[in-house]
Amino acid sequence: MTRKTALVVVDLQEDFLPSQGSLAVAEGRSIIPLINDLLDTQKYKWNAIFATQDWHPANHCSFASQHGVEPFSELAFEHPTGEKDEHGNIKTQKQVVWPDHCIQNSLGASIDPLFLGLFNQIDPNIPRFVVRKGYLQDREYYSCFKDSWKLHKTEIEDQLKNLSITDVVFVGIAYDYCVLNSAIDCLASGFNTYVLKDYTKSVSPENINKTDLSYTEGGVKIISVNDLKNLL
Ligand code: VGL
Ligand code: ZN
Repeated sequence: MTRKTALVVVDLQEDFLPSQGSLAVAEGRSIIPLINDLLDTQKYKWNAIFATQDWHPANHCSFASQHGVEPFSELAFEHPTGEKDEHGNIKTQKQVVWPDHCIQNSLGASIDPLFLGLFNQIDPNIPRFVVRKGYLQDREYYSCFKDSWKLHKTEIEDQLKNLSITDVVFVGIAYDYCVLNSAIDCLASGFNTYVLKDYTKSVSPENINKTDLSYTEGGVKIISVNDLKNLL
């Protein structure tokens, strides 16, 4: 089978970037020039390029402000359609709640303009898509494939399959949340899945070894830019 490789750039949005972002990830801006270089399609022969965008309604359930608690607390969330466990209790999931971020059509939700400008100028023969996630109010949505309950799918899986993509490389923010969950769902959807670790940043860099294990235990390969020559 011929290999076809896609690049997925996760959540390069103002609210995740220092110093103004409401959920700024330390050193988040330092990876933007590196990622911009990956958009040079003479140098890197991608078969498709995706950019994801966290896209929340103003009253999204992942916002601490909706629950009267401090950001970064952990709350138990009920299953969105009230599905019950074997004891008849509504299923719950523990989730961190965040400062308000990436509210639809706000400046904070916008993708870094330099990256977006280059993305929009990619050779039109190379398919490119923006994939939004997090727009359903009642559920968290770290992965760009589906919500955390795995009830609602975005369009990315079909787009990858329609293009006969076999391999997917992830970069972006945050290594320990949206990049991780996207990569794990990507692998579960049947794609060879890689993360270019030096092209990511973490919300909690102090837990990096644990995060690495969450990738590799599932079968996602952590790679460096030199490994791309084997994939492209
Ligand atoms: C993200 C927390 C909340 C991410 C999105 O992009 O990793 N993290 N929403
Ligand atoms: Zn979010």
